[in-house]
Amino acid sequence: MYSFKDQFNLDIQKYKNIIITSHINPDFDSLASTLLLYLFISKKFPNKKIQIIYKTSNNGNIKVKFPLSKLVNYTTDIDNVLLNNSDLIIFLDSNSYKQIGINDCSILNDKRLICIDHHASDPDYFDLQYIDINASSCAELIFDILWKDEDYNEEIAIITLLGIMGDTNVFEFIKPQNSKLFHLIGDLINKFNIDISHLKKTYMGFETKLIPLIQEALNNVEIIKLHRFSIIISYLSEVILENYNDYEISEAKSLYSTVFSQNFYGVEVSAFFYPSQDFIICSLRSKPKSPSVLEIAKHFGGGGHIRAAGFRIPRSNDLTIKQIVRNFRTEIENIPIIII
Ligand SMILES: [Mn+2]
Repeated sequence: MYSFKDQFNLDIQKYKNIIITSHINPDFDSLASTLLLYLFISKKFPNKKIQIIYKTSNNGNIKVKFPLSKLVNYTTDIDNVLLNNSDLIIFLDSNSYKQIGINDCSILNDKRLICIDHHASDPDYFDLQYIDINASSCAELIFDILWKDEDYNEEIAIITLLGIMGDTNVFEFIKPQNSKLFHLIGDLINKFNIDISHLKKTYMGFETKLIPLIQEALNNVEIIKLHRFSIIISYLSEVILENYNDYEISEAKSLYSTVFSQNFYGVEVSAFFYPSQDFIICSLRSKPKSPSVLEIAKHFGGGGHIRAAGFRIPRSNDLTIKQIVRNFRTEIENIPIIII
């Protein structure tokens, strides 16, 4: 039996044109994962043609403060890029074709497909996959599988830490069964004398431009009862699309959910609705020993994790966010709630 790493290395040897991709609107874990893998393959297999490609709904590159961002490419037509430029496609931090932004799945015929992920939702088909739902982040997985036993430098350590920080809200959400992660974090910061607060302040701040979005989100807050739990619901309306791009809006969502909605006593679940160019997205969070938001997301055709999940609806002129929020409030009453 081959281990995942052996089979992975065989695949990389066999195929020449490799595309690494991940979900649209990349977060820190997604960027860390694609970069860690890119750097690994370029170091070990120098004569491969590798690209990191993300789908974006607008043309401009996303201005994210992240190391080596110049290695990350964005396209509005990912179907075409994948079809014509790859024989091996590696999906990271996502296990569904849809989340990558692929419209026509037939473009994947005859391609070799690999997935490395930590999401709990049912995966699409892959020829080779490594999915560990207990991992904090995809960056942790890639470091563990590929980099741990290699001679890695400070840049690799920083990118890994940023990926883990992104998905754990700076080491807050680490499961007891994954407490070994603290050893990895300790090893990385010790080896290169890395200052976590410096990383946080350099890379994880927010633009003041987002303040009006937070004001609107707070204005729209409503707390309702769901069985014996309280759920905080808010949204940003479609009007903001005139002045903000998808990346800025998803940043505002992160700021709202990490600083506000998650931090009130007696509020267990948070649902936040916001628009993107193509979709209306609902981001769901919940506290331990309260309803699994994965079940709620699944009910609406989405996925994710028990404590952090989401779903999205294509944008149309017939249905506003306000109406979707109203429908959600009615519909959520009818979903069997799983407390975990
Ligand atoms: Mn992730």
